[in-house]
Parts: sequence; structure tokens; C-alpha cells
Amino acid sequence: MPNYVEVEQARTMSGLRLVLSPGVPGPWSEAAKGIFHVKKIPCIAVRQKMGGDPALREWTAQDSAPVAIYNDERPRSTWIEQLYLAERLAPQPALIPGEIGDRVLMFGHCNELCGENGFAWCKRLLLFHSSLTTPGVSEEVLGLTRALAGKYGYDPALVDASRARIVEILRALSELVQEQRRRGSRYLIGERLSALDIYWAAFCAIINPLPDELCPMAPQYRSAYTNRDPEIAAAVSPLLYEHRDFIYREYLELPVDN
Ligand SMILES: N[C@@H](CCC(=O)N[C@@H](CS)C(=O)NCC(=O)O)C(=O)O
Repeated sequence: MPNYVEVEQARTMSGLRLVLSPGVPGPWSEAAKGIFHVKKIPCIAVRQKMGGDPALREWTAQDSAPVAIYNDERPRSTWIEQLYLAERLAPQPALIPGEIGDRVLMFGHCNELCGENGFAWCKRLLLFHSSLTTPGVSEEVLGLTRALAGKYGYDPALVDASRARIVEILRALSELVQEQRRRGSRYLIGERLSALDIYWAAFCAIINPLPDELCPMAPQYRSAYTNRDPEIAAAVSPLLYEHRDFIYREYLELPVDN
């Protein structure tokens, strides 16, 4: 999808505009792209400036990515609002299960991956910790890290609990995929694709990115994303990696374009 327009130009346009961080396969951004792609909803990619974007702040009252702005509706800057927008604009294929038990289960796991204090949130705190405490990190990276660490609540006292939370979340998702396989389903919820399959496929990158030919990214991002913690590695069922590959192959755009 990318072929970015700037915020100023995007504000004069109508339809769906999706603000993304160029050059970075950020988990929330890749998941939002995936959801709109699966539903075949056309959207215009808009460039976010990482680490502080006054123009985006003026438009959307915050400056993280992704943000989805549809016509003159309110900007949607959280994953759950973006999912509901996509579901409304293109009800089929439905990515929110119709059955309440499946829906409760799906949103629970999605929140563990995408929500505050969830998988990506906690992994980000570990990344800040590593950049800020490892000798030899460049001043450029340190500057961006300090800005983002303040914005996203980094505190060295949170590191152990963040690691434990990541392990807990990945174990629960591993149990889910194993149970679904036992039932004979290829999907994480019920018998069909749901938003959780897409969130997992996109969020898996922050521990085990797809190879460079399928997901090109700067070496420093690849290195930062790639998990080296044995406890986190042990929490992930190999079926989860297989599942990510299946979802990308069957439903999402490859190579990842950002
Ligand atoms: N607000 C999003 C999460 C978005 C988010 O955390 N975006 C980060 C990705 S790491 C970002 O834009 N970071 C760069 C920046 O803040 O400049 C949600 O809750 O769904």
C-alpha cells in the first residue's frame, strides 16, 4: 500500500487515510494495514514522523501511528477503534466473531497482544531498557529512544514484570493454537479467520521477524525486534510461527511494504 502522502496533503483528502511509520514494520501499523487489506478497503498511506509530529498532533490530538481517519469522522488512534471502523466499512469478511463466546475470547487475546501493558507494550519497554543500558548505542538512537521512553512510560523498575507479562501472554496464545489444532481448526478462534489471526501475524514480528526478503527492515530494527531471551523463546509454541506464516501467505501482502 505505501506511497506516502504528507499529513498536510492528507488533511485535504477524503476517504480513508491511514497514518503509518515509514520504514518500520510496527506491529499496530502492520495489523491495521492487514485488516484493511483483507477487507479490500482502499486507503491512502500518510507519513508519520517518529518521535514527535506536531502536524499529526494538530490533526488527530496525538502523534502515534497508526491512525485511521475516514472522511470527516473523528480520528481513530487505537487498534480497537480501527478494527470496528474496518468492520463497519466492509462487514465481509467479518473479522469479529458473531458468537459471544468466540468474541469474548478473541477480544481478550487481542487486548493481551495490542492493549496497554500487553505483549507489544511490554516488549517496547524491554527495547527501551536495552537501548538505554547497553554501551555503544549511537546518539541518534539514544535521542529517539529517550523521546519514546518518556512517551510510553518506561521505568527500569517495570522491566522484570514486563518480561513476565510477555511470557504469560505468549503461553496463553500457545495453548490456544494447540487447542485449535487439536480441534482441527487452522484459525485461532472458531473455524474461520478473525482479527486475532491478523494481530498475531503482525505482532509476531517483534520477537521473530519474517526474513528480509519477505519483510525488509533496517538492520537495527531487525536486531532490536529479534528475541534473544530464552524464557520468552520457550513460551512460544512452534505452531504460532507456523500460524503467522500461514496467515501472511494466505491473507496478507508479501513482501511487507512499509
Ligand atoms: N495507539 C495505538 C498504539 C500505537 C503505538 O504505540 N504506536 C507506536 C508504535 S511503536 C508509535 O507510533 N511510535 C512512534 C512514535 O510515537 O513516534 C493503540 O493503542 O492501538
